[in-house]
Amino acid sequence: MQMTFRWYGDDDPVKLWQIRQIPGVTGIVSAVYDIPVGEEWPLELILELKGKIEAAGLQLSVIESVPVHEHIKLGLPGRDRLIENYRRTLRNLGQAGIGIVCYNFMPVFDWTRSQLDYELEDGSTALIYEEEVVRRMNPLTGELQLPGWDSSYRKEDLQLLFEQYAPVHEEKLWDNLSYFVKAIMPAAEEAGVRMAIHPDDPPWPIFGLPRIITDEAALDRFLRLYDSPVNGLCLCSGSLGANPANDFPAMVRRFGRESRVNFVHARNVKITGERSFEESAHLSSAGSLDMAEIIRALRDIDYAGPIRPDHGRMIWGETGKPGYGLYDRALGAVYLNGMWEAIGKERAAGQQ
Ligand code: CS2
Ligand code: MN
Repeated sequence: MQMTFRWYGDDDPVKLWQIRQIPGVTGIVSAVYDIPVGEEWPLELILELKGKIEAAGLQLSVIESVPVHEHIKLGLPGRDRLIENYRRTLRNLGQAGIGIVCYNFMPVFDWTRSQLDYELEDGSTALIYEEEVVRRMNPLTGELQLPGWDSSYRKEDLQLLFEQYAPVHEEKLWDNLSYFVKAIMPAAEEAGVRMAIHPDDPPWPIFGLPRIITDEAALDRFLRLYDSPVNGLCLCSGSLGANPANDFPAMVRRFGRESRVNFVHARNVKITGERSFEESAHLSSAGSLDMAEIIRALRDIDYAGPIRPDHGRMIWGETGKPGYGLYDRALGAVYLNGMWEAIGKERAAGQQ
């Protein structure tokens, strides 16, 4: 297991030298941020990003994300050109020696929350999701504060997107995903790049838009679209764990044994009601997930790939990108590594 940390490039208030000082963190998860969605990432920009990270004593382990253009998700006629660009980007990433690419297939909205600065009992702030509040939000009229969302959309663009998605129900979205996956995976294979689809967050439909990567059955269906280790998963405990019916450690073991877990996001969530949750601290006692059991499952599959602490709270007065401050994620990284070490040593001792 390689501990990694997400870094949003030069504009990130969290700096590479700070990440370098977190014990046990050796890898960076990042992206080329200034290329419009759907265009090819030039090799020079990828190499520049990689060089910067390596100069700081770290490794560029994962690209998260190469975003998928909405026209591909919608299955519009122009998708082939966009898919060709995606293939080229994968080739360039492979050429730069980058082995893992994370992406998602959520219509319009990436990860979605109802509040970004909810004050927890200890005075820290966290991202929360309350279904009731989200149900009352209207993305076409309201002022949305969605961190994972492309804020460059104008109201008119959004209106059009909603109209375009009207006929795209779940099965249609599966068709469009299948088309995309079958088209890009041969290029990923050639480039030596393993793909890791991120589950939908939260794992249920929002604003009337379909979401399909939501549970174990869906992940299994997804993997069968193209049966090769390049077509793999980013298992995210916080996303899948928001639905208490999802058994995350079981997914790690099942898909890990099939060598289809290419990347892991680890964070805890505290379920606060029907389709409602808070992003708690990483510790098991802070939320609803058994984080030790997750690490045990990763040990069971001898997980050798990258993992990152996912979102963190804002603590110690830090301000910055919601979910992506330095301190709480650093605590998460050390906690996860601590359990990895303890479980590994315990098992090694048991085998003697
Ligand atoms: C990320 C998302 O911050 C996050 O929760 O996991 O922005 C996104 O879904 C992933 O980057 C995968 O594309
Ligand atoms: Mn995640």
